[in-house]
Order: sequence, then structure tokens, then C-alpha cells
Amino acid sequence: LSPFTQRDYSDAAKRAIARAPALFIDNAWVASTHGATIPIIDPSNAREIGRFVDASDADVDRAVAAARRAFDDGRWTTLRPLDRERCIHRLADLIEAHADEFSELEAIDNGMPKGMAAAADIPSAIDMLRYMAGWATKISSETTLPASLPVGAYHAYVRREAVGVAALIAPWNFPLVMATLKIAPALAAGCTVVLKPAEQTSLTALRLGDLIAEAGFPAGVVNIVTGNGHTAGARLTTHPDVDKIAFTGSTEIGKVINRAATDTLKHVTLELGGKSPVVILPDADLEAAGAGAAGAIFFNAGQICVAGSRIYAHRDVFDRVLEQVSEQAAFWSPRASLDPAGHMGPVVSQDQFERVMAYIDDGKKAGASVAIGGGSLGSEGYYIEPTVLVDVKPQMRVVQEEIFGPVVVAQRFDDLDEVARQANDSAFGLGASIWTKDLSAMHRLAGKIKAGTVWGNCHSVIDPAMPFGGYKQSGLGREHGRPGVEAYTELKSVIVQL
Ligand code: TXE
Repeated sequence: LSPFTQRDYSDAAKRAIARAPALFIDNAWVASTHGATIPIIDPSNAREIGRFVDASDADVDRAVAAARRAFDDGRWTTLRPLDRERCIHRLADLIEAHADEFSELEAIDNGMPKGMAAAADIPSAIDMLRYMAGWATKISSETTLPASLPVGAYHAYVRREAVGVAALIAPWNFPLVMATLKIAPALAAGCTVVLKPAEQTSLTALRLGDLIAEAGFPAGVVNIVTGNGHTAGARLTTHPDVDKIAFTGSTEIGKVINRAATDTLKHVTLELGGKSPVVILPDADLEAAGAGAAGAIFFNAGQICVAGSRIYAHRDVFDRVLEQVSEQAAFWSPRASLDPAGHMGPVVSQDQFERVMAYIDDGKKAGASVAIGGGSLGSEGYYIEPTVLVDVKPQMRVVQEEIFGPVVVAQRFDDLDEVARQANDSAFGLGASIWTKDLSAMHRLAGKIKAGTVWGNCHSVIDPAMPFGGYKQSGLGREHGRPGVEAYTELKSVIVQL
């Protein structure tokens, strides 16, 4: 078989694809009010394999009404926190029991290697559910003594309450991870939700629907609608019965959503794009740094918000870093997503393929040289070679804009202050990694770089307990950890005269 030939799907995957065109509302599968659908494309061979519903306004309204009812009648918020915790754990157990099927669906839908989905994605979705489940019994608020009231004359306390109905809008790069990282804290906080997965990759979110009912969630607590962003997504962001929007996606749409949510003043958290620097100091373990830099950009074909898309290597080691990254390129050479030998798959869609190839072209036209890769592969499917661009200038689009593909730009620096400036010369501020054995330099730089996460001698290490989000135009608010749950809550001060 050629590395670009897709394998046959399992019967379980075929069943999941065949029943995809449906919406999950009130713990039941329902048909759309209109007939519009969206093709499901396997990016490994660009073939249409099925259809998703493109939800109408009426469909979205129905899902929001179900979530609203479930929130307002207290069937979820008044459940014992231990029982809410148990439901979330059961959902994690059920995903674990079907991990192989989830991995395959993710590979077919998104193009990521099935082995990668099985080793990294599905387990991290499960970890997030389990971590957040525990918060259901631990959410609390601080009560301080009122400052201006006579002590003993008033009883004052603060309640932390669920914010209400949360609309969760997810992207296509890690479909199940993105869905669970929003569902889990929302449910732990006591919210009810409407999830809208990305129109390119809704298979695993839909499969989740079956498990929601089985895990014991009351009807209406979790609703799943598939559909396009400018229609179904937009309807959610302006819906008067939605109290909170959690969005992961492009900075451009993040701004659109923030503006749309302003009319009804919804709570909004945004996890947006990035252009994360990988800074390699002259004393770094170059083998580890080279492999780390390659993994930082080629993992999931660079379609990761924290992708290390700008390498800054000290002038003394620049050539050796480039050699190390080149050596890694063969390991990351793309293959069809169900090929067990693959470490990187195709990019997700025709649109993304064209966008990434256009960036490579634009970089070349602006004067960048291709050190590695630069081309596409295969006759069908969206395969792009692991690519490194050199001879770039700070203001080039390939240096400033998020490419979201397996393309990295590599530049030199001379000292720490200079590299801190270069690293911060970006509209984004999501992640950054520093490779060195010099602990002082590491911590000094960690303080200077404006990014939501800074890694030392690793990259893209993400943990459910560690706050995750962006500085500058990489987002608003934080997910994961205590702040991630609290983002789904409101505070209420109760002041009672005794
Ligand atoms: O993202 P969109 P796209 C970046 C990355 C990529 C680019 C474009 O640079 O190349 O975005 O990808 C929904 N109201 N990231 O166009 O459009 C949409 O249906 C409400 C970075 O696919 O932002 C989908 O569910 N919702 C990123 C989700 O938003 C709307 C991950 C994301 O789609 C909407 C993905 C609207 N008006 C892309 N329009 C990351 N931070 O990891 C779209 N959507």
C-alpha cells in the first residue's frame, strides 16, 4: 500500500458514520427541521463518506430550550454534587471502554494518525473528564468579613453558582479533546450545555451523545448540534437564553463571537490562535531540542494552537539545530490516518490545505528559503511535507500569522534580551518553550515572555490542572484547573441583617 492509501473502516466506524446526520437533544436523537447537510470528508483521501446535519435556527433554538429547561427546573443543579461527579466519571469510563472506536473516528474525521489519537487524544479527553469530575464536590467561595458593617449585626456570605446554559463551540483540530475540555468543567460547575462541534469533524462529538444518556445524565443537560459556524454557531452566540460562550478557534472568529455576545452580555471565554516561539539557547541538549522543536510543529501536522511555529536558535547552534530538525522530518513524513506506521497525517480539509500551501508560497515570494520540505504529497488527500523556512524577516506573514500546518520558520539570535523581544514580537501569546540547561536563563526568560504557558525543555505539555489560555490576541480567560471551572460560575453576595 502507498503511504497515502486509506485502510478500510471498522464496522463500528461505519455504523457511527451512517447514523451521523442527527442532533442530540433532550437525551434523544432527533432530525433537523430542514434538510440541509454538510459533507463528511476523510482528509486521507478527500472522499465524502457521509453527511452531518447543518442545524437550522429552529434546531439550535430547540437545543437551547432543552438546556434552559434542564437548568431552570434544577434537575442538574440540585442533584447531589457527588451524583454529578459520578455521571462525569461514568462518561469517562464509557469513552475508555470505546477508546478504540473513538480513536478510529478521530483519525477518519480529522486525519490524525489513529495511533496518536489512541495514545494521546482519547486518554487526555478522559483525563480532563476525571479531573473536572472532582470539582463538582469542591467548588467553593471565600467569605470575608464585611468591611463597613457592624460585626455581628449582619450575616454575609458569598455563593458560587452555575452561570446557566453554556454554549460550547469547538474547533476541528482535536475534536474530542476540545469537546470534553469544555463539557467537563461546565457540568462540574452545574451548567447545562449545548455543544457545537466543528463542521469538519463532528463524528466523535456525536458518538459522545450515545454515551451521555448511558452515563446517566438527565435529559437536556448535554445537547449536541452539528452545523456551520456562521449559521448554527452564530445563532448560539446571540441566543438570549444562552448565558455563557466557551469558544476555541481562530482569533478572527473569536472577535466576531465576542462582539455578538455583547448584546446580551454573555460570559465569554476565548481560546484562540498562536504563534508560539521555541527558543534554543547555546548550552541546550541539541538532540533533545531538535527533536522537541520538530515535535512542537509537526505533531498533528501543526494544527495545534500552541504549535511551536517560530524557532529561535542561538547563532552558535543554529546550523546544528536545523540539522537535528531535518533528521526528524522523515519520522514525521505524512501517511494516511489509519496507517499504523504514521506519526503525522494529512491536514484536515481542502481549505486548510490551500491555506497552508498559500503561506509556503507567500513566504517564498517574500524571500524565505525552504530548508526542508515545502511541497504537497500524494495524488488525493491533503498531505503536506514537514516544512522549515529560513532566511525570513520579522515582518513577513509567515513569521507573524498563524499558519496552522506543518510549517515552521527558523531564525537566529545573539542574546537573551534580543530573543525575548523577538519572541514577544507577535500579536499572539499562547505558548513558548525554552531549551537550556541554564536554570537562571530559563526562569529569567520565562518571566519576560508574554505567553499563557511557558515550557522548559519540553513543548505542548498540557495538564488538566494547569491554567491554559492566552495573552494578547490568543484569548480571554483561562481553561483547566480551578479558573477553568470558575469560568462557568457567578458569584452572589448574600447580606442578611440579623
Ligand atoms: O476556524 P473557525 P477555521 C485557526 C487556524 C486555522 C484558522 C481557520 O489558524 O487556520 O483558525 O480555521 C465556529 N459564530 N484555528 O476557519 O472558523 C466553527 O463552526 C459562531 C485555531 O476552521 O474559528 C467551528 O466550530 N461560531 C484554533 C469553530 O468556530 C462560529 C483551532 C472554529 O472555527 C462562527 C481552529 C461564528 N460566526 C482554528 N464562525 C485553535 N485555537 O486551536 C465559525 N464558528
